Amino acid sequence: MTEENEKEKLVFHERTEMIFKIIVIGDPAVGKTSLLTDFCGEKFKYEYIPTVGVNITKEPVTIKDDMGKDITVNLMIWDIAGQPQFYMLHRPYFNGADGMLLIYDITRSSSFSNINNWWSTSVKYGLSSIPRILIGNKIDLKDDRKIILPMAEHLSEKLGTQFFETSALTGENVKSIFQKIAELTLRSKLEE
Ligand code: G3D
Ligand code: MG
Repeated sequence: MTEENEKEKLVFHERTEMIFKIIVIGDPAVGKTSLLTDFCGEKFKYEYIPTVGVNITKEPVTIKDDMGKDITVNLMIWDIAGQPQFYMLHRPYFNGADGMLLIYDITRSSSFSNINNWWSTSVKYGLSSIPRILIGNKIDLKDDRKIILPMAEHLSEKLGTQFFETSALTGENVKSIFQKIAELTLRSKLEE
């Protein structure tokens, strides 16, 4: 690494306000809003942007860099309000996204197969190389599981995503997905 590059990195690390746009996509009722609510807790506050049909919330996440220093990353999380199929057509929702959470419900096969459609739409809007995580939600509903791990792992490999299973109900892995997307996004920015 050249000295110049090193300098750029440091400058980046020293920035106090780092904001990344994270979009949360997936079929209706997979638990997008519930995961956000669980993560943000009591101070959860949305701002509704009617022209785009989304709710936006900002949440700080602390990440340790390679030197063990804390970096605060603000996630500006975009959550589709109402009928996602309609908003899939809206460019402003996808424009400039830095990271993506692709969510399905492990008890509903259609929500899993539709991940391919959500992914295609993202690619259409030029997001094929941003950090992304595939998330199977509602793992507390053990008896109703339709999507087994190998299926999800196969898809995650195909789409080049990280993969997690979560429960917004019990809170299992919820922190991890937001922590991970913040980390991946920060890393990809540092590598740019
Ligand atoms: P969406 O934002 O993707 O449309 P929501 O989905 O967050 O509105 O959740 C849809 C329904 O699924 C809600 O139930 C919610 O409580 C439930 N849900 C979300 N996540 C989980 C989970 O991890 N486990 C279980 N068991 N249920 C979950 P209602 O009944 O309010 O419609
Ligand atoms: Mg919702």
